[in-house]
Amino acid sequence: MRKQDVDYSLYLVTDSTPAILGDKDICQVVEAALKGGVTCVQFRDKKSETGALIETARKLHAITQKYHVPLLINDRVDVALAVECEGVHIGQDDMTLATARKSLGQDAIIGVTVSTIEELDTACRGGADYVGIGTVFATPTKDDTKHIIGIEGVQRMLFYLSASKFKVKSVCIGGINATNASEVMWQSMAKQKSLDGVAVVSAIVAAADPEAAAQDLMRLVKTPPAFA
Ligand code: TZP
Ligand code: MG
Repeated sequence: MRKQDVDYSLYLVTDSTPAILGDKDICQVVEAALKGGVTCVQFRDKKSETGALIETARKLHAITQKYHVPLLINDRVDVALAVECEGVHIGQDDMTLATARKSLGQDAIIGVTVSTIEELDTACRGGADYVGIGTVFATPTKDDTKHIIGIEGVQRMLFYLSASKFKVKSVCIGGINATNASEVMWQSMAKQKSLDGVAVVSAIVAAADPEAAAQDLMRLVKTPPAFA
């Protein structure tokens, strides 16, 4: 899979905390979500030890490969290297993009979380493959009230990208679900460059039927509201 060809339309970020995952199995949730149409998967687990992370990441990678979908690891370049998956996603408090790129090489996918134009500019100049714009809406999944940017914030970022020379892909994250996915995609498209997709955690991981939830979200992401 060439990284330029990656489809970011429906980007699943995992969460293994019982409040979100319930008693489901993370590998089964990811496989169901892939059957439902998820196009990119990020393994995000802030709690497990390195050995357990590598074990789960290996299982997830075997699954994502069957669907020709990239697996990215949140924060942990060492885990991505150990399982030879497609890349990582880093936040503003993690290692720098330059360090991650040096370890993983040019073919790896590296995504960066951005919530300000300055962070976006730095990520673009530093050679990020995509940016995760957020937090769009307040969400119980991540206690991040400092960085709630709303749809207007997303639009500002997309406007900046439109006016720039950068070919960086963009997804947005935070509180996105079936009630707002289409609106988020459409509102953002009103200002020149469109988002490449939406990233969700609980809308799929907490769903009773993750396959149906992914299918529904994919339909919404691909179909702007009639008034668009
Ligand atoms: N980064 C910004 S918000 C967020 C992350 C990882 C969590 C999004 O979770 P949800 O359940 O899709 O609102
Ligand atoms: Mg991080």
